[in-house]
Amino acid sequence: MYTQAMDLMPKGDDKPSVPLSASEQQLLDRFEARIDDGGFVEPKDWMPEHYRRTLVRQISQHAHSEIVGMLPEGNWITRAPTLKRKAILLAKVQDEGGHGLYLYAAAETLGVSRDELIGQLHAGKAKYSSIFNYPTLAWADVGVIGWLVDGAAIMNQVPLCRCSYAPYARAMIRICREESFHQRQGYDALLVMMRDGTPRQRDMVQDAVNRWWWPSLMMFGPPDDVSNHSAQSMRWGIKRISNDDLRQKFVDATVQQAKVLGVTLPDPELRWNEARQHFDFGAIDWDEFRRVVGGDGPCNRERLADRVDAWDDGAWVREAALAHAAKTAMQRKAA
Ligand code: FAQ
Repeated sequence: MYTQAMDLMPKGDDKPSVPLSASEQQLLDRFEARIDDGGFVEPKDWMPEHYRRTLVRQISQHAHSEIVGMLPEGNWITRAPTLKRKAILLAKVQDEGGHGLYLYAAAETLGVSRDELIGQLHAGKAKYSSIFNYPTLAWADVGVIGWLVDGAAIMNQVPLCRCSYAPYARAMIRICREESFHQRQGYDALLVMMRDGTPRQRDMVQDAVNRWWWPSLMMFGPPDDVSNHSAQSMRWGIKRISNDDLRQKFVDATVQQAKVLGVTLPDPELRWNEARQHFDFGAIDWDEFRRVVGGDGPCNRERLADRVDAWDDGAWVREAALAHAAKTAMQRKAA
């Protein structure tokens, strides 16, 4: 029930099994030429079935991540330390819900319904980001999620503003602006605790960094040499930068920020490599990644159960909205 491991794309049926007709080949050539020219694809344009399915997979996983991602921080809304922090956190969590909606809407332009996608999530058949299966144990976790998790999300998502599928690219522009505020508010909350806080508060921040650092690096996905989809997605301009290159950019940027903050990143192998002009870092525990993505992380069951409860609790709102829409339509017709 709770596995996220099931692949929604039946393997092997995403490439044409019969040779293309001359007119189909012409459409494919035109599509590929547009991609090669850096052009965008709109919903009504012809596209290969494999391209469409790849986008449905990625955009829906992304949408699910946004709405499941509301849960770990949502846990802290009632416990935020000040009114200002509570208002910021409320706005942030609502933003994540909004991101989910833009993304489900972008996926719907590809011919799937939001209900269908949400059904897949609730049935445990769809993936969402591994990071949201870790617990938020202290207030500092909220700051660290802003700094590291939103920081990693921005690094991954800015290139998606140039994704070849235009509705996804357009959604990402607004999402990235909001994620940038999310990252800043997290860093600011941590800076206050590190600079003006008590030794206990500083220890709380360090402990949260220790727990979130490695899972944040896993957000970028498996190494390039075992990433199933990367080559094709890069060829089609869906992904612009590879998983490993984005991870490296994130590490390089974050080391400097950690220094300003006064925290230690929990990796004894982290050091500047003059020859590479990048930071080297230690080995990621890919077994842990596979376990968490496979449904056996610390909070997978809790997260899915909470999503299903939220959906069930909101049934009356959906029913009321539909009844109102039907009543208004009838009144308009009668007028
Ligand atoms: N967790 O071949 P690749 C956020 C799966 S939003 C779980 O490399 P691809 C905002 C992958 O799906 C965070 N599964 O795949 C926020 C594939 O499975 P499949 C989400 C993962 O698609 C902040 C398989 O492994 N962001 O944080 C993960 O080319 C704070 C093979 O992998 C996005 O979704 C993972 N970490 O590259 C909200 C961005 N990594 O389908 C609240 C858009 C990989 O074959 C609070 N997505 N997998 O069964 C992407 O950029 C890409 O989809 C990647 C994966 C980079 C995630």
